[in-house]
Amino acid sequence: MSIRTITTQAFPDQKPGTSGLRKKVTAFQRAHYLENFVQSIFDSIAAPKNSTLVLGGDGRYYNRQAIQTILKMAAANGYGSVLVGRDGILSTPAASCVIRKYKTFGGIILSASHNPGGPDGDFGIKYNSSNGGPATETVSEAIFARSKSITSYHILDAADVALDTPGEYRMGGMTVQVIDPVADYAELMESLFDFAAIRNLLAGGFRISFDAMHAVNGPYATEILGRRLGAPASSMINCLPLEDFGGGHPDPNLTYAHELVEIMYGDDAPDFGAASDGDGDRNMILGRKFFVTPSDSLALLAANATLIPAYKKGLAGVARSMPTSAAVDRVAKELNIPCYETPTGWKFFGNLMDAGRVTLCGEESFGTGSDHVREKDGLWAVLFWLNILAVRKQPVEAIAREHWARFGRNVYSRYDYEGLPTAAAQGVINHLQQNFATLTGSCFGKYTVQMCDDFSYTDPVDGSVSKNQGVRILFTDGSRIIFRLSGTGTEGATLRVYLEAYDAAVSRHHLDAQVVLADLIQVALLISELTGRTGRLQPTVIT
Ligand code: VG1
Ligand code: CO
Repeated sequence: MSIRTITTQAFPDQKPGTSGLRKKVTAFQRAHYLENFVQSIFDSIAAPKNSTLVLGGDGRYYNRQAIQTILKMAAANGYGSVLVGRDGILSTPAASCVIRKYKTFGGIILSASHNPGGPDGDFGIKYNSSNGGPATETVSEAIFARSKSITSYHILDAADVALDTPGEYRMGGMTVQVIDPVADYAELMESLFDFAAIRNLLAGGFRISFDAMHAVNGPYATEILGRRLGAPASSMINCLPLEDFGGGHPDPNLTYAHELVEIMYGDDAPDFGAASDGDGDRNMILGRKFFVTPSDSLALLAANATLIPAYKKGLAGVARSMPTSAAVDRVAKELNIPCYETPTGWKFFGNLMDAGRVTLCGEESFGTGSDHVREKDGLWAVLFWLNILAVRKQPVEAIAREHWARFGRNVYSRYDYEGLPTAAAQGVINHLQQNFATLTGSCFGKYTVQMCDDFSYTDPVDGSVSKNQGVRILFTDGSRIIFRLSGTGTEGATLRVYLEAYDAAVSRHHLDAQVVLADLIQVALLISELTGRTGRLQPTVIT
């Protein structure tokens, strides 16, 4: 077996986005494309010889081929061993768990998360550091810089390793340890939550429905919800992972998780419904005929955290991404703990958690997590909810309404305009930026603009600055409109418009968010000139 050094040419477009490098499968299938990026990771992180790496992915199309290539490259680059999930599978939170548990140098996760899969779908790759979290902006920039100047990569001439049976295998001088992808993660979950209480809840007639969306969490849910907690098989749908997610969009929201939504809004609906995404890090929570917004879910978890064994001593602090509603801020204020506002993307939470400043974090985009790993964690959020429900013995809707009565309601919605021409989408952002001065102080019906800016974040731990993280239009009554371009899409541009209004009055808490936000939406369209500039009359997805 010999190490080959292959001459290559740099690709100009390997800049990691919000969560790693995401492209069409066909882009990754081009000669040297994957290899260039992997070598750029290895060159940038400069791991000491014989380091250990974790490797796994969400099982989407091209996962298997990519895993074999990366193993051979790791062997050629002097790694001592690679821990790889059986069949190349690891959910994103499980990969984070394994990196931390075995104290490895880092890990490579293959996923395009909620993006569709299959030969015509998307593929993705990202690097996580030794804390188990996504590479920081600084590391991501170093990888991108390297990818622009790379001229060769190293790969071992070796046969593929069979990944279907756990055990130790040799590849040149490197050990490939094929591990059960679920075991370590399941053990961690069992250490955080009161499994006995959840088991009792499920045995007592409380009915759930969990939708794995034909994605990576299927086996995790089968083991944890099914085998360890006793949920009947009929309560788990789409738990067989498929390379193309059954042709669906593995994004747990009211549009794409329609099968679950129909169950939860149908006759004789179960008490609790949940779904997770392609790589298992997102979650959607539903009660019977009731949707919990991700921003509210984060606030509710924070407010009820002391009911959970792992958090019974309280939270060090909380953090949310800037577009996420301020519902959790209100809880933090009452708990008298710090609340941090970070740019979009989980990579910004890592430093805060490592420094012990925050325990819970969340994003409006169906992501919630804690310092048990350094990724958002879909099943963890489901278990957190089930544990709360086991203790409080109230319906999901009642718990949410009680929360609103106590803290007020941050009414929230996000409008996504997908697949726009990049210039038109950027034009909307530029137009808003040019109008900050005129907008400030302007009145639109009952809304008066207090200030506008382009969100900038200074990491309180390492002092790094991240600019241009989204246009904020803040109103005097606490309402907000945020405009941001997505950093995870692979086709054209996706413009996200985030809308938030605060309402303390219980008498209005029954109103539909779209009704409450109707005026604010009109303001957003007016000031952004979105319709004229993009030609879109309606958003692609409303969450
Ligand atoms: C989206 C979400 C963001 C999330 C990111 C990765 O990014 O808005 O909150 O962290 O996806 O989630 P963007 O740039 O498209 O808005 V996942 O589940 O793809 O790892
Ligand atoms: Co995801």
